[in-house]
Amino acid sequence: MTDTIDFGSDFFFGSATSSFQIEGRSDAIPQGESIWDTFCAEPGRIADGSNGLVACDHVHRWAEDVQLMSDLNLDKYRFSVAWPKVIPTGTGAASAPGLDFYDRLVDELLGKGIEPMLTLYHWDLPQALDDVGGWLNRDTAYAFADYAQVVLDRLGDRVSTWTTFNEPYVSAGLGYVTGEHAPGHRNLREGLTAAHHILLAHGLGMERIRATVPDSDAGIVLNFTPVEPASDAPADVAVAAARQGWENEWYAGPIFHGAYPEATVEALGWDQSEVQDGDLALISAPVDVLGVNFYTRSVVSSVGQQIPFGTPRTEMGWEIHAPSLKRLLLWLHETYTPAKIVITENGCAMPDTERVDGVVDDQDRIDYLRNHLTMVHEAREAGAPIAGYMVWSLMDNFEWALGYEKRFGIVEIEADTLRRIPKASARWFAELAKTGVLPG
Ligand code: GCO
Repeated sequence: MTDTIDFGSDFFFGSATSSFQIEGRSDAIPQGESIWDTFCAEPGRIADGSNGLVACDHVHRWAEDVQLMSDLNLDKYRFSVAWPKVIPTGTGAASAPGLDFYDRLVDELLGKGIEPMLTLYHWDLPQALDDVGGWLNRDTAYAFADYAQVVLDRLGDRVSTWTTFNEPYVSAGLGYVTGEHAPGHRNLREGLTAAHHILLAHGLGMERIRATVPDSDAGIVLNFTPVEPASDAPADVAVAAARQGWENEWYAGPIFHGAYPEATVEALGWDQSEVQDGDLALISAPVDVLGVNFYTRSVVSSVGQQIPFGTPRTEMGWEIHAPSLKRLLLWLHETYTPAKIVITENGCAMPDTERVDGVVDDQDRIDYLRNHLTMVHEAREAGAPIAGYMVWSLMDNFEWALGYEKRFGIVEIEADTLRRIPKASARWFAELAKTGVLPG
C-alpha cells in the first residue's frame, strides 16, 4: 500500500466527452453532415463499419447523463458543441433547436452543481465547409470565429470555461497527413496548411471569447505524447527530435512563444507561405488555461516505434507509462509557463472482460487512473499549476476510426439497450471526486 494523497479542496475532478462520439442524432434537431459522417460512410474507414448516427444517444438521454455525472460527484464536465448542429452548413443562419439543446444541457449541469467546460471544436467540421476546402481554406478560420460568436452569445452568460480546439495535432496530422481521420487526406504539405489555419481560427476564436465573456477562463486543449529516442545513436536522436517538434511543440510554440519550432520548420521544408502578417500575434494572445490530453509516450528509433516485448499496454496498443505524465507536466510548466493547466483527458481503453454481479470490474483501469493521478499530484507539488483532472471518458463511445470496439468509459454502454452501467472504475472515481483523496 502506498500513502493516501489529498488533492485538497482547490482541485477539481471531472470527465470529458465530445459531440460526435456520444450525441447521435434527433429528428427534432435538424443538423448538417459533418466530415465524420462522410468519412464513416466511406467503406473501410472505420474498423467496425460503424458511424455516429446513434452513438450513445446522448441527444435524447442528456438529462439521464447529467444525473449520472451528479451521482459520480463530478465537479466539472467537459463537452464539445457540434458545429453542424448549431450552423448546419457551417456559415449563415444558426439553428434554434441545436442551440436549444446545448442551452438545456448547460442549465441541467448548473442545476446539479456541475460546472460546464465547453470545447468549440472537437473534429466535426460541417461537410459544407470541407466542400470548399475545409482547413485548407483560410476562410474556414473566419467561419469558425462566427460560429464561436453564435455559441458565445447563447451560452456566455453561464459557461465560465471556454476552449477553442481539441487536439489540433490530430485534426491536421491524422486528418490531412496520415489519412486515418476525416477528411482522410495524405499530404504533409496540406497538414501544415491545415495546422496553421486551425491555429489562426484559435486566435480569432480567442478574440471573440475575450470580447464577449471577458471574465471567463479561455484557452485550448492540446495533446502531448512525449517522444524519447530508443538509444543515444544520432539517427535515433534525430528522429525523436523531429517527432517531438511536430507532435508536441507545433501548437504550443506559436501559442505560447509566437513562433513555430524552427528546427522542425526546416526539417519539414515548410516555406510558411500561408502565414500572413499578424497571424502569429493573434495566435499567441495569452490564454488562461492550457488543457492537456495525455495517454502514452513514444520511444522511437530510426526504424520506427519501439515498445519492448512485455511492456504493459492498453487495448489501443499504447504503452502504459505514468511517469511520462509527470515529466510532461513539468516540461510544459518550464517551457511554456501556462497560467493554469487542466488535465482535460487521461484514461485508457481496457478489455473490460471481468465482471462481478454483471458490473465491469476494471481494476486495470483503476490502476491506470491511480498511477497517473499520482503523477499529477507530484507535478503539482513540484510547482506545475494544475487545477483539475478530467477522465476520458465518462462513457464508452465512438472511438473514431476504431468505431465502438475500443472502450474508454468509466461507465459501460450496454450494447443494444444503450443502458448506462457504471463500471468499478466509476465507483472508485466517484469516491475520489467526493473526498479529493486518492486511496493508498
Ligand atoms: C482526443 C480525443 C478523444 C479520443 C481519445 C482516445 O481528444 O484524442 O478527444 O476523442 O477518444 O483521445 O483516443
